[in-house]
Amino acid sequence: MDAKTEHLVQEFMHGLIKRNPGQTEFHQAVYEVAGTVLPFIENKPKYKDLRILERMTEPDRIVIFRVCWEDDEGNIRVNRGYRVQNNNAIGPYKGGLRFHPSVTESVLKFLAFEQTFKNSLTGLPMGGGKGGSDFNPKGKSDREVMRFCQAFMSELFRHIGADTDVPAGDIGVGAREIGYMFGQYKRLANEFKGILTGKGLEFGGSLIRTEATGYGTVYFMENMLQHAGDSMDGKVCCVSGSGNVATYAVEKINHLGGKVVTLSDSSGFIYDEAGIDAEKLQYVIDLKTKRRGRISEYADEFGCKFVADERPWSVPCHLAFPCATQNEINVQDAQLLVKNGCQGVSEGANMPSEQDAIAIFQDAKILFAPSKAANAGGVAVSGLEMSQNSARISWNEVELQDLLQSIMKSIHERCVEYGETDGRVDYLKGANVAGFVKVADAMLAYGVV
Ligand code: NDP
Ligand code: 2IT
Repeated sequence: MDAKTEHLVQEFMHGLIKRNPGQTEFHQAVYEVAGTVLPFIENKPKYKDLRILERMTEPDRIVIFRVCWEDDEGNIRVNRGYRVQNNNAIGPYKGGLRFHPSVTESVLKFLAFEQTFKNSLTGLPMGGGKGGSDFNPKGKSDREVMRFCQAFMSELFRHIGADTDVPAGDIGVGAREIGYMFGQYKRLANEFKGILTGKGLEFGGSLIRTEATGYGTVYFMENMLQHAGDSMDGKVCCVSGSGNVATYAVEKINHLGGKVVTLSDSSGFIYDEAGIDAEKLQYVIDLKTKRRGRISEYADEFGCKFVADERPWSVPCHLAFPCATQNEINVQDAQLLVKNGCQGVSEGANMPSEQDAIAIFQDAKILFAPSKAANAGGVAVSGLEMSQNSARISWNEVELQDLLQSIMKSIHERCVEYGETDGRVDYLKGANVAGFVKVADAMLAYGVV
């Protein structure tokens, strides 16, 4: 960042931090955008003077509510539920629900802000939102999860709608939780409408929605490599996480000729030098979605290394796919990755790299795809699920695969259009500016609102 940009960003952040004290994740996400969007709008009065970025960083509204439910022992439990409706300039609010003890207003504001840019990049008509709860599904019985989901939807239902706000899954919210929440919505509203995405195929879900985020993250990497005259073939890859995004990233890397040697969860990581093939991957999917076990069990099953309480970034690799959570790559991790010869990072998780870690990737001139571009495949197929629900039809797998691939390709092209200087692509700048322009132009059309 040059001195002039630094000054612009500091001035902008000063006001934002004052208005949102202590919300460090939200500050971080805005900082990442401000560093590229502020210089872009500096000589464009239509955006600058009309305070478009200031308006985009103030959510349209935030709903916070009590979620009260009963556990299997008859104890009354109280959690907090949220929905952050950030911006609906280009379509209904759209974005996932996260159930994790680390959920706070700050975390959901960062995610809803990011989602606004990401959804814009998909080219589909979706605004940005995010929600969730500090509820921890880990160790809960199916019935407890069901009762929590029903209680959560009993309040959320009055704030969402097929043309208003369409939530989906995220950390801790998968097919099981979406089923319970959709069932409760249907009961309360007496309507069968596409008010959630990621639904089961029997009740309005779309083919390949489950796979879309992981696949899309790998397609984005493939696009970056091709643009640089390279390919996925033979690349050794480190993937973190072992949930929805991570597992389908592994599947696509395998399809494209790469080899994945790590997976992780919040207890540590496994290192399988031989590679995680289709059979081992099926074991992980069953472990995580059916038995809800720990990744260390993989090491026992296949006789490989498990490293407790650490992240996988010390393992030498050509490509890294962080697919667990925010801030899972710090400066030391980034330095290690670069030192060990990593050539590219594609962010499957939302904001997995700390600010200074991104700077290390950029200084080392390795390929770096920010989450709002790299993981947009999930919400893109959610958008396609909404279209199918509105038209009351279902597209087949081939059509949807083609659409996902072409959407990821066009996001890559838009990043190149806005991020390329002197033959080098700054994907962070490209994604931020391209995502900004569409939302900003819609907001300008509405006047001062
Ligand atoms: P899942 O709940 O399916 O899996 C999350 C994985 O990340 C688990 O392996 C989990 O381990 C690990 N994890 C979560 N929190 C932490 C933590 N604090 N420290 C270490 N590991 C952690 O979620 P998803 O795969 O859906 O989401 C992963 C990431 O991808 C998130 O950042 C999400 O926002 C993002 N994303 C998801 C999309 C989707 O369609 N699902 C779309 C776009 C982005 P453990 O089980 O031990 O907690
Ligand atoms: O972060 C994300 O893009 C998601 N969790 C998916 C959102 C969606 O509406 O499918």
